[in-house]
Amino acid sequence: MRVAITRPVPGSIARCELTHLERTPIDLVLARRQHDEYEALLTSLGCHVIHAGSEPELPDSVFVEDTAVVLDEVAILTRPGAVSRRGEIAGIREVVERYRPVVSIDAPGTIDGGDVLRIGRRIFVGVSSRTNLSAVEQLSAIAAAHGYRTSGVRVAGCLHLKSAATAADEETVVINPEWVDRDTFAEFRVIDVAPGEGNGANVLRIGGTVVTAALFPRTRELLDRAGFTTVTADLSELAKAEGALTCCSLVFDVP
Ligand code: CIR
Repeated sequence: MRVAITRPVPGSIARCELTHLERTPIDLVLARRQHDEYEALLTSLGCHVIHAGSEPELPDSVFVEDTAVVLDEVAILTRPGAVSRRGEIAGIREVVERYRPVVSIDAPGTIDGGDVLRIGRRIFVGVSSRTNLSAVEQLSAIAAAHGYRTSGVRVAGCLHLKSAATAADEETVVINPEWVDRDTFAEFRVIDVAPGEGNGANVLRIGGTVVTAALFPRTRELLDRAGFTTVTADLSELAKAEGALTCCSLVFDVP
């Protein structure tokens, strides 16, 4: 079974953290409709969608990706870089511990799941405004015990590593080379985002399908031409909160 944990769009999202964007009004009704459609897409792709409890007073709580790193063997609860987001962890722990043994990143480590890109037994961790070296070391030690090799990666110009790079399959990464060094992924096939589609590198792989953002149609074309099966999702309202496709779910397999 493949599980996708999601959490509702909170009414407080207008107070979300913002780093690279100016604050603009978010249409809550549209944001919730798009999020419903995203969940329906995950279901259509074979995921069993599990709703974590609503957190109306935690403005960024819809972005569940940042709260945990779920490996096959263990779930690592994060310690988010933004203090306003630390309260998101408790409710996610309750859900994740049904499926995996749980460990935590401790102070002084800070890490957002959006900085953690796992491809097979390789893990890349963005060292960003949210994620520090202490957390990279902690995660690396936890993962090494299960046979994963972890590398810290400098990211600049974007919020998280997965704003700059995600995997389309086990051999291929989609990157924005302005935000992450291409050489980081020397062992993979690399597809650059289409010119002008800077945030298009955030794609969500579900089984053999790659979900791309409706906002970035030319990057989708590049993936189609490279032989991938793609579908799109429109999260344009959550993009105003600096959220993207991977941010809104924690997807993993349950034996
Ligand atoms: C934040 O700044 O934390 C949220 N407004 C956006 C988080 C997006 N999450 C992600 O990319 N994994």
